[in-house]
Amino acid sequence: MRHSTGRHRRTRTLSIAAAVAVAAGAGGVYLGLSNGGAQAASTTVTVSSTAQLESAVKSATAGTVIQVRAGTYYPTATLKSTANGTSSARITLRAYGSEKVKIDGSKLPAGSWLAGIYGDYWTVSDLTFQNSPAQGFVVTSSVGGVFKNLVTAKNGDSGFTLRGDGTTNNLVQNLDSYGNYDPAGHGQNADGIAIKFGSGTGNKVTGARLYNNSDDGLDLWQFSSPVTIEHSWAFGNGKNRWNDSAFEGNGNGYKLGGGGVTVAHVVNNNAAWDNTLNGFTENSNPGAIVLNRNTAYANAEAGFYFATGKARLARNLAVSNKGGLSKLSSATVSAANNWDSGVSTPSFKTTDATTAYSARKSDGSLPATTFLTTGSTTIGSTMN
Ligand SMILES: [Ca+2]
Ligand SMILES: [Ca+2]
Repeated sequence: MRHSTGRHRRTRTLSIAAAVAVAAGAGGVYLGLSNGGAQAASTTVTVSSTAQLESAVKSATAGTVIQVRAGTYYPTATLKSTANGTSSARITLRAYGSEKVKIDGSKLPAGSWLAGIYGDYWTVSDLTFQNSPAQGFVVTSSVGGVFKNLVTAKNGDSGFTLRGDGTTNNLVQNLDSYGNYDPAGHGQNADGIAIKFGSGTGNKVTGARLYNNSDDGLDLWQFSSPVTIEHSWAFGNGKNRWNDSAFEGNGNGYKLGGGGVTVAHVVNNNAAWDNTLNGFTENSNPGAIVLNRNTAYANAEAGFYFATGKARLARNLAVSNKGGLSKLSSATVSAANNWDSGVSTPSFKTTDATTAYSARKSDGSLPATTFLTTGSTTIGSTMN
């Protein structure tokens, strides 16, 4: 019924801009127009209560746009969908305009994820997912997802997760993921972002801040296809911030493998500081991991730990890491990094990290900072 109404309206108003939409009441259903007459009409749903949000996610289909009004929402069951969008009729879940929306898991049953997406071609943007009893936001075997300007904070396991075979061409852009901690595991599992236990090419993380999590900033454990990680910061992970007397968090900035897979991830222009283990580590992945222009500063173990594999490291910068600048195997390729002979170490403009915690720019990109910048055009992260 809804669908046929949308079709009918489209045929009557083909020449009218896509912005035209007909309101069906406050918090109700809007029947809008998609670009181009050949496509199915999109359905825009604006929600302002938890019940409306739960219903809208449950009934989303290709072309559905769910806009969430300002406020804090408390789902009583995991927000879950197996629906697929398409590349031309995506399924979108986002804040309404520039309104501030928090989706809070504190009323979920123990062990529940806050959100679980199993379909393809979703766009989820400008939302906070917090206080889940387990994982915050989990994407399973999805194709073509865009997850932009999200916050995943203070969840009971990893903040943001991509997992499963068939995880292909997903973009995670401008994620803030912090304060995640799994009390059941004494902190040993909760990463800022986990891309684990799966496969599929074309996945990219960019513009992330991954910090103050109980386990690692980013973890690629047993993900057997290359992932691209760029322009991201991981800091303050692995500290016992929860007074857990049996704390088991790890605390690598970037854990780039493990679990017996050999995979050449691509890790460019990132920074790691103040983590309790290594800034960047292969974590037993023997693959030819590529690392260019990353910076590791003041981590408790090595800046770059690639002691068993075939990583290729170039133009990286390591300073003041307590376990050494780098630990490399004889099979690594290391050139033009500041630990290589004849390469000088440029000075940081500042080691005051305050601005790294600042609000993001209006488009969601990282805040401007001179922290850990050097002005060098050849070595280290550009911190943007
Ligand atoms: Ca761990
Ligand atoms: Ca981990």
